[in-house]
Amino acid sequence: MLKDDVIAGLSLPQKSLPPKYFYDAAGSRLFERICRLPEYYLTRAELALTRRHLGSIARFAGRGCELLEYGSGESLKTRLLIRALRPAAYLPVDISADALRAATQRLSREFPWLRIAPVHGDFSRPVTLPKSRSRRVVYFPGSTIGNLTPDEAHAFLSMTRGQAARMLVGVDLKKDANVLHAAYNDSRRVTAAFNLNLLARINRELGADFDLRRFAHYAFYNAPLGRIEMHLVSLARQSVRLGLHRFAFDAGESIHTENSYKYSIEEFRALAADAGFTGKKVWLDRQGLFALHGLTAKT
Ligand code: AVJ
Repeated sequence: MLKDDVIAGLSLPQKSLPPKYFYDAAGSRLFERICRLPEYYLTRAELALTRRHLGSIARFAGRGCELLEYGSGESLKTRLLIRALRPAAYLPVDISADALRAATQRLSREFPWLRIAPVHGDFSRPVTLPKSRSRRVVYFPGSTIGNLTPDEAHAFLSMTRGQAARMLVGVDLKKDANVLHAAYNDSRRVTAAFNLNLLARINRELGADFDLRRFAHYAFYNAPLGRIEMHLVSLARQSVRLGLHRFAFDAGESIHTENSYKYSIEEFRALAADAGFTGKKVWLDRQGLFALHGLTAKT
């Protein structure tokens, strides 16, 4: 599927690659470093708001529920939530089998009383879930929803509406474009390495011959569309081989690798309402950088 998606993406007029492929072992490590960067406020802000409002968040979810988490990853916030919430079961869904295994191991050691049912899957498609024994709550933190276009986010929310009557969604807020810019153009160039690792991965796994010195990380805030865009810009006219395929690049031509949408509270509530949810609660960090939305399915 990596191969098909790469060939399809590089054949488009605006070349593009799906951001889910950032997260191989090297990419996941780079992402964990991003989360600790001084400029990357998202992780810290969401962790702070989770600590600050933990009681109220846990009450909203309700004790004894089944917690279904999409894109679980490192799951620091999740551990706070599990401790406060004492769910009947925890169902992490992730595309990385390694990340899923590691998280399951760590959590079962930390919470021996917890039933954990890992689900290997990709949230851009409906996944098959084990039968529920009690009320399910979907947890989708980290502003991962920002990787989806508003149409895709609408489709995702409509899909989860059939899985749970309540949702907790972490969403990065719109803010000063300079703050956004810095978060995706860090001075240590970890984000650049994270972006370029996508090409390194394609070389490693598919035997392509991307010359990483001839591509540059480029990220900017597209204000009219309310999103950060990440690209890899070709620094020269060149062509890249992948098996029997050749892809030609003009100097300055880019591969679009990620969108990261930012929503005001009202914008996200309107999107959720279109997908059949009512925005019941919203929790913020002290600085108002990041929002956690508590949604309930409209009846
Ligand atoms: C994991 C999708 C929320 O969009 O901020 C971080 C990924 N990309 N730096 C984000 C990312 C560049 C991140 N998400």
